[in-house]
Amino acid sequence: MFRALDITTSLLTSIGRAGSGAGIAKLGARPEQMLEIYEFEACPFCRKVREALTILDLKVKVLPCPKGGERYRTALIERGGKAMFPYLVDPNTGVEMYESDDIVRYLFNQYGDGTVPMMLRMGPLTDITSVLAGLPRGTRGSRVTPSKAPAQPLELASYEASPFCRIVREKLSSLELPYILYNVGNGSPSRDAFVKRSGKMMVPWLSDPNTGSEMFESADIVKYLVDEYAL
Ligand SMILES: N[C@@H](CCC(=O)N[C@@H](CS)C(=O)NCC(=O)O)C(=O)O
Repeated sequence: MFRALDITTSLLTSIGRAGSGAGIAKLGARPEQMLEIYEFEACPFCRKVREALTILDLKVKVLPCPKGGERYRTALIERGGKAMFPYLVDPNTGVEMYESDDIVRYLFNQYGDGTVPMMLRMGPLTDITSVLAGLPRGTRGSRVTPSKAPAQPLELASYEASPFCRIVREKLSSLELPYILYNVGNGSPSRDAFVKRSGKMMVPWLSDPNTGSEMFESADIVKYLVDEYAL
């Protein structure tokens, strides 16, 4: 029952954003080095950037900054000057920035064909739909849960609009677990490599290099993360 509600509310969030971040758009240059983002799952502005990352088929290192957390929040304040999320770091160009609209525009200019999809270029309406879409999920993924820090980032194959992937990202976010996010939305050219590695096309898929564990199934992944990392 609880699980059904969990999936339904997550699905409502995806519907609230009209499925933005389910598939890819026209891709441009590919980054040589991995992008990094400081964010947290429940933040409506961060959602816009994560949608762009799926649409552009970009791999990114996620540094979760839930409220009350210190693992990456402190680092961001030192780096950028304030605790505001999202914050993008692109080591390929040396660009680092706050402001979701600026980040989205930058990403489509740099790694797409310069065209920002409609759901991400409606200004205040984009923000409002992202806020409203998040309501069914309450504060999940926004507040810190004490955890052990992993030596190496975990790896997650996901795409933004998947209701099952969201449930896993929320847990990674509240536990402040850094992870490499492989976006494999519909039409993604990264899917072949992912299937070769994981055995089938299903997300979420978690790989934890710290323990050698690899698994599908959002409920199993959430249980694993809590058992392994929550204090
Ligand atoms: N205009 C900014 C707004 C960003 C913003 O207000 N982010 C909130 C989180 S949703 C924040 O950083 N709050 C401070 C905090 O969480 O400590 C943008 O679009 O990026």
